[in-house]
Amino acid sequence: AELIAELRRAVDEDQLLMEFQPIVDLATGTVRSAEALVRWRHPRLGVLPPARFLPLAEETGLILAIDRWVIHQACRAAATWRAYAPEVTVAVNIAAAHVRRPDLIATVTGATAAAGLAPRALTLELTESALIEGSEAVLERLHQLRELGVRIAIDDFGTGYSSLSYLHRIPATELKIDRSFVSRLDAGDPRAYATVEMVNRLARAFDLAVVAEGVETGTQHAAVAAIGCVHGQGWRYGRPAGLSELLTTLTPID
Ligand code: G
Ligand code: G
Ligand code: MN
Ligand code: NA
Repeated sequence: AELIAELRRAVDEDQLLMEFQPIVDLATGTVRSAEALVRWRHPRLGVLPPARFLPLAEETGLILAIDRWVIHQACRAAATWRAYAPEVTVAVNIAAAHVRRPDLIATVTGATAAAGLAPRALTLELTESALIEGSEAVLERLHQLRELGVRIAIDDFGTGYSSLSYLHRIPATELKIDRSFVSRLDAGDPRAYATVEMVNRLARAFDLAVVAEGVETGTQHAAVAAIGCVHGQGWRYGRPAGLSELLTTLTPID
């Protein structure tokens, strides 16, 4: 209960902070995008990872305020780095509760406009579970976002309740292959290999971009590259870090 009051204050008192993790082109290593990941600098407990406070935020509805803050910060940060590297986009995670709200559109258009960021430079990451509960209104909202140019990624693909039928209905632009499959590539697990291969092939058939998540080792990198995944994310390419650290990894315009 105390943590709830503290979390409420955290949003108002600027205790949240953003980290960014690069998403790279597997062939060249060039940074293509960065995923925004929120942390809480707690006055007594130190920097808390999302797992320590997002479940509480979801129970209490504070997640909406947190996600709004994150969208605004992420758009501002992306506008900054695009002055150096104009092709690099930003991705933010959106809670299921947020996807169900009509004002998601206003939040997104408000944040991109305030930052002077083109909506096509923003990707919203939604989990399968957030989408599967999707009503017609949710689908309509996703289509509206796409019309604005916003990109839509299906996060942790393969771990949720993966009904293939919704791939036909959701206007996604990319799939993120969950790291549980990628991590098993090291052991030469033929099933993990087949899973990543299948998701990659599925994505191509649907004209979706693919991100292999959680690439930690050279073996995993070689495997996802050999399979033909175009993009990768993981400690092998860069850990989540502050904006200034991300800036040092970007290739500036000539
Ligand atoms: O940062 P970390 O590596 O611990 O992230 C754990 C999870 O927390 C991520 O997989 C992501 O789904 C979730 N997460 C991180 N940042 C945000 C955020 O700003 N909003 C929402 N809704 N989820 C987030
Ligand atoms: O939104 P999503 O659940 O995909 O968030 C990505 C999460 O995965 C974050 O918590 C991030 O810190 C974590 N992560 C990113 N790269 C790696 C990696 O290479 N290995 C592991 N174990 N976790 C990673
Ligand atoms: Mn994500
Ligand atoms: Na993910």
